Amino acid sequence: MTDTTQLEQQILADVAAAGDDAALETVRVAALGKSGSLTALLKMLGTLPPEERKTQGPLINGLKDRVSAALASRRDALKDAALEARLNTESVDVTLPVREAPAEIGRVHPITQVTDELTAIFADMGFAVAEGPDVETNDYNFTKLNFPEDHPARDMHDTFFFNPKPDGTRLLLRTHTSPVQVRTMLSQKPPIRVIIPGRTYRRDSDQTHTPMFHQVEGLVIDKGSHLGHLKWILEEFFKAFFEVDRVGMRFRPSFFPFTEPSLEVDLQYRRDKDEVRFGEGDQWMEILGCGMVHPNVLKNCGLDPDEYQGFAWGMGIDRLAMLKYGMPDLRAFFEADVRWLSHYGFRPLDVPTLAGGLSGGDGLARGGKNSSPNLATLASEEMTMDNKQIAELADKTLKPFLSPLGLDRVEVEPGRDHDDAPSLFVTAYYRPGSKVPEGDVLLKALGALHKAFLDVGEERFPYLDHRFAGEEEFEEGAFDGDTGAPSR
Ligand code: 2NL
Repeated sequence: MTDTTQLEQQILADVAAAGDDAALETVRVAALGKSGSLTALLKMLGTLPPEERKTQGPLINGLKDRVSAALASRRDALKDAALEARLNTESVDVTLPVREAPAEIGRVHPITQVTDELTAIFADMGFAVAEGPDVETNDYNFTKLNFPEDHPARDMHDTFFFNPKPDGTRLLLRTHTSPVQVRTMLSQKPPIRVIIPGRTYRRDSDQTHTPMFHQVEGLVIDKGSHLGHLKWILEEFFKAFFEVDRVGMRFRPSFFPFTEPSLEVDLQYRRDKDEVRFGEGDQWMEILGCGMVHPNVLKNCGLDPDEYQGFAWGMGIDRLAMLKYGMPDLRAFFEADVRWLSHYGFRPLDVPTLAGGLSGGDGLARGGKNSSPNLATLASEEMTMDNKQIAELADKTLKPFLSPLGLDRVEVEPGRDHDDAPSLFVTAYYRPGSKVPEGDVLLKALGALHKAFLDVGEERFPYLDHRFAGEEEFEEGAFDGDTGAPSR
């Protein structure tokens, strides 16, 4: 009996003395583990004759319960103490700048932005927006639009077809938005004034073609509509869209199965380094196709060509976006890279309106307050501060955070990341005795830097982030042991 009392006292004393989780675990294992002292007693119990088991059983089991309870209560006490210690040492800096809300951080894709812009312009001229399915029939995509049976566009080579149905017909992914005009003519009475922005598909993939792309087409059907109306609509559209006072337009004869006559429109422009300036210069850029709706198309859609005339046009939204906002690579549009989007994207709450100047005043991704979006400039080209001023401000702001850690040599170099987005590269050189900055020191330093830039109106660095170099980047001998600088 005294044996078990002593054992109990010893275990309970060890539990009370355990200063952390690891020590407590050691005590637990010594008592209740596979070869623990209490486990041995419990095993021994099974070997006793029934008489003795009756008296020893409750004693030993009681001992086990008390030890288990003591372990649990010590575990809780240690947890409380650890939390208490953290609360006493950690603090919240309520002066840190507030992080942006999700609605502020999110970005609108340039294609959505441009679609909204052109919708606003045409809506102002009295156009409605029509939509239709991406999966279409041969009839609506080709036949009703006066494509001959053997037209090359109907080929497997150019069109995505679904497997044939039992009756031999095959659905397809629409190759243009024109089937929506067909649906509109079949279901509404003239006068018709609609635009149809939407996804379109062709079996094409290279630097300037993606298998899915975006088109906007327009259609006007009325008594007495003519090409003069079309010319005015397009001129007003391009002036509003590219935000310029005049545009030079050139109409060249062309061919489409669904229009007669058919025309292509070129816009006058000048290339100024990386910028495309419309309305000046002596170069011409092909921008859209258009024409008077072919009498066969009108007939196919239940309209009498002797009573109604119409005109239509079509152009690529992706290319409009590239031209207006200076985005050189079409493929990046569909790669879903959030870094690309944060560079070129648009604030979700800035809805384009004609009154608001369409592309908005604050030009977050496009060059600050004074930029003209039609100049296809990148944000990085619009400078509030030069590189030297940026480096000086960053150095002055970061020093108070990093010097106390012994990181007194800080280099700040404005540059571009691999996506060509404006970036700040900060290098803090380690010396013997300098400390690694903890996360909250870095956060405070970056918060201060963010605020410092905003205070002087420098908006090129909306996202400041830090990362620790991965271990693989610290190869043996790659850094000078004295200064921490990369050794050459
Ligand atoms: C281009 C040319 C065009 C149309 C689209 C159209 C639609 C109907 C009837 C007649 Cl229902 N025309 N649309 C007309 C001419 C040109 O697009 O190069 N698009 C990228």
